[in-house]
Amino acid sequence: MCFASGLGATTAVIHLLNAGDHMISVDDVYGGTYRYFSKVAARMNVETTYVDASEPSNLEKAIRSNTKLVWLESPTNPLLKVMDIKTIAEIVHKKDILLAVDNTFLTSYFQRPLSLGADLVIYSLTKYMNGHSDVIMGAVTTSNEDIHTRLRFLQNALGIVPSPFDCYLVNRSVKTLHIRMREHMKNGLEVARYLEKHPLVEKVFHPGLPSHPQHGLTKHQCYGHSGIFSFYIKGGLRESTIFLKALKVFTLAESLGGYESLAELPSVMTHASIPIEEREKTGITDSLVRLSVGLESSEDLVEDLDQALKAVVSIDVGLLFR
Ligand code: P1T
Repeated sequence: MCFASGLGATTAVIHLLNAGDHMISVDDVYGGTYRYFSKVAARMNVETTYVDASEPSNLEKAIRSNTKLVWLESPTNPLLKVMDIKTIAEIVHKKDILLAVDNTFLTSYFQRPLSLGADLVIYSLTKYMNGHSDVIMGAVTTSNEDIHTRLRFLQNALGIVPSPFDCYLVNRSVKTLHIRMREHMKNGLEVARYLEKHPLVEKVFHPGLPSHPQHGLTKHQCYGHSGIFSFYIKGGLRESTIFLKALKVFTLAESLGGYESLAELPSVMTHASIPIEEREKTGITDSLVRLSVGLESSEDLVEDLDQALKAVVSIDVGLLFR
């Protein structure tokens, strides 16, 4: 079922719940999803507990008698934590709890949460599925007839439907999804490998790199990775700002998954609606830069990052030795 936006799809799923129900969400989610859970669903008396579900026992401990939904992103936005979807599905299905997985980062080309036991899969089609940065749209897939009927009702009753023209554009785009995703993966990995070796880069979060804590799980659970990942630049807001301003091929912007490369600072952009105490707990600091690697030549992209990192060094040479 398609919706007016990714957040529209999220809205419909949360409307499956009743006032007084409890849900558990992974602690690292898109800022707009967090805002919806904490500022809208909470007012409707649907309480959310946030846990680091990359360790499934954390999630199991948070289950209450009124828990009705578990919400995962895998990999998460923006820290790319990977969840063991199959193990979590087994845990929640021992109780009467639904498992929803936001699969925006990988798309159905690289990950199939329904086959791993999820009840609902959420997409911001705005991102890779459409891939041309000219549509805002969302989708929910399910293999459960009862959920399907209830969501169809909500889609109509809430009025969060997409426009026919946007549906036309997404239908056009999915025809090239497999080619785009393979290219995003190739470019993303090349850029990530370059950054991992750079002395001004503290740490790279990319599930396709052996340095990622859930690299093994990723290889087992997914068929590949897209062009989205993040990294810590050495220094703080000053250094990340100089870096982002110096970029020429990457555009400084929110969103992701389009043909063009984007860079952003989650702490002041996509995840600014998360309170600073929560962001500090998960690691969304002012040094965390998120990249959406597009379909340009990877040499141009690496060259661009290289010159932007040089701009940071030319201002603070001492950073290289920290
Ligand atoms: O933008 P919209 O179509 O409403 O989708 C919301 C959404 C849902 N799920 C995930 C994982 C997302 O990343 C998003 C939107 N994210 C951005 C705009 C962003 O820059 O992270």
